[in-house]
Amino acid sequence: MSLGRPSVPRRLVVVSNRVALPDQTATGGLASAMRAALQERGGLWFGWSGKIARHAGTGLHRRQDGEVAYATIDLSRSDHDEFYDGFANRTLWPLLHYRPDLVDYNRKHLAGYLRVNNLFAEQLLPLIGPDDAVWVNDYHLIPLAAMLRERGLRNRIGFFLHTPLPAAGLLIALPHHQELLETLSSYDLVGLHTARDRRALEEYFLHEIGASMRRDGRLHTPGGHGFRAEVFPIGIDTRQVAEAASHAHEHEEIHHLRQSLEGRALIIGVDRLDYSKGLPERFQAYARLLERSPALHRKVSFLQIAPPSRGGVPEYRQIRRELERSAGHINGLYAAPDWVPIRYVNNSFPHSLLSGYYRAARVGLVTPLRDGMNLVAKEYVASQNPDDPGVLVLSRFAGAAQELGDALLVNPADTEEVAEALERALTMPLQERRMRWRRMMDVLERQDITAWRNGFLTRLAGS
Ligand code: GDG
Repeated sequence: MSLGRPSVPRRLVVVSNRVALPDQTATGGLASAMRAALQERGGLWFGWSGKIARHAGTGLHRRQDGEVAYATIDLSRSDHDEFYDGFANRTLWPLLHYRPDLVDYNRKHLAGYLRVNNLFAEQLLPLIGPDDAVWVNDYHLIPLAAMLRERGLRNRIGFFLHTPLPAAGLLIALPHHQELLETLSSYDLVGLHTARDRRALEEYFLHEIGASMRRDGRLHTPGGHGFRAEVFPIGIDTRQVAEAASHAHEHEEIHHLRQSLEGRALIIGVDRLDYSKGLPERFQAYARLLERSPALHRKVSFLQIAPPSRGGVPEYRQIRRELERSAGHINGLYAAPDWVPIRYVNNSFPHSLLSGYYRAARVGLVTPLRDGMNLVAKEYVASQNPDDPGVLVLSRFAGAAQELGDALLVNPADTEEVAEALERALTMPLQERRMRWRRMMDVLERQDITAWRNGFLTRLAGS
């Protein structure tokens, strides 16, 4: 099957739904990661332009920035609504984040999803050179390799899933799940964040597709496709984040934040406004902390940065309203003329400022109900002052918990447990903080974004 295939790819072609153009702030994990992955090595980044046009796919927008070329296409309104807001974000996203109660399945949306994947395949095919390695990202584009193969593409194609993958018992709730998920076998390599996700994929293929596992670790489907599923925990540009954080005091905004704290300990949360991030539960846990520890009143301040995302999806508008109410309620209960317990901010900030905010915080509070990895947890750790580091309180259900066992690990649904962890973090002795931080930082230095990218691409070249 691999006869005639080159083993060293000439150029990297990254495909993802959204493309972060050189002058745009990347506020999503995938965009931050892929930008870093391409910058060092160069290549082509292909995806949706973020624009709605009257006719989909009529024009290809091209741009060059150093070694990185960008090619994007527009989508029509109905393509966008059915593919992006519809099947990707109202069907697949909740399913992959263990929320079958929020799954909205609609055949029209599935048809739109397949239509846009076909459009991607059609537009991308002529841009791929004979030796290029193609790296497709995330749940928006699961069937893309199958569609490229149908058009005759024989290059190596890898896929990385940035979300968790739930067990087969949940996946089978999706109508027509086999038709969709079996297309993963058209890739040469499927990458996942954790061993749990990989086990879920293997079990699904073994039991639902009737695949077999070969001695060399490849899965073979009854349809004759063979592929590998492997674990590649995504990382951050650890050195760069640490460097940016150490210079952050030069920014006026960081100075103002520190000043406004008046010596209070800062707890920080930074998340896209998304129901998977466990924000209502987090607010309740903070309220519980204030309830059980009056001594902390006026001594602590919680800054939650939550830029809105996916505003076209009703569940996202609803959680936004819910959080506004909850923040107002908690401040109403506890605020004093000179103390606001929760600062809830719906803006996004550039990375250079974020790392300064992280460094100013004694506690990083990262409590998603489910998360593929969670880069904010890693950025928080990398931003700390080595002499006086803060403490990470981290959900067990973030992929990052597999690597960052020296965080205070919590079940985000247990508000009492989170409140206790917050109290422990706020009072943790310096020596323990340093020890935990050092061990986490060792992991982040080893498993950084470069290791992730090289690990995936080396495996793809050899698969
Ligand atoms: C998905 C998966 C997985 C920049 N400015 C802001 C902001 N950023 C950056 C953060 C961080 C990224 O956005 C958010 O990444 P996360 O990993 O925390 O979360 P998702 O966006 O859900 O990412 C996730 C990731 O893909 C990579 O595979 O780890 O599990 O869900 O780099 O610095 N973020 C926010 N506000 C800003 O102003 N929230």
